[in-house]
Amino acid sequence: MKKLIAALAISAFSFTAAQAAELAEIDSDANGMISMEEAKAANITEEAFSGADADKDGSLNAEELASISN
Ligand SMILES: [Ca+2]
Ligand SMILES: [Ca+2]
Repeated sequence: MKKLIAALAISAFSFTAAQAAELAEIDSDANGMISMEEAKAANITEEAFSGADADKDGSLNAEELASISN
């Protein structure tokens, strides 16, 4: 059981690290969120942006960004 938890923790960490790397690439003002302008600069369409913005706050966090790229 401990092994399974450790494996899950490692894969969860890798996923998060990959998301963070991608977000940092697009996040030109480095505020930790992707604005519509930053998304457009990264060739993310307005439709894709709106569709991914699950909490409708007008910006994408790492999790929302990942829902586009996957
Ligand atoms: Ca930003
Ligand atoms: Ca959002």
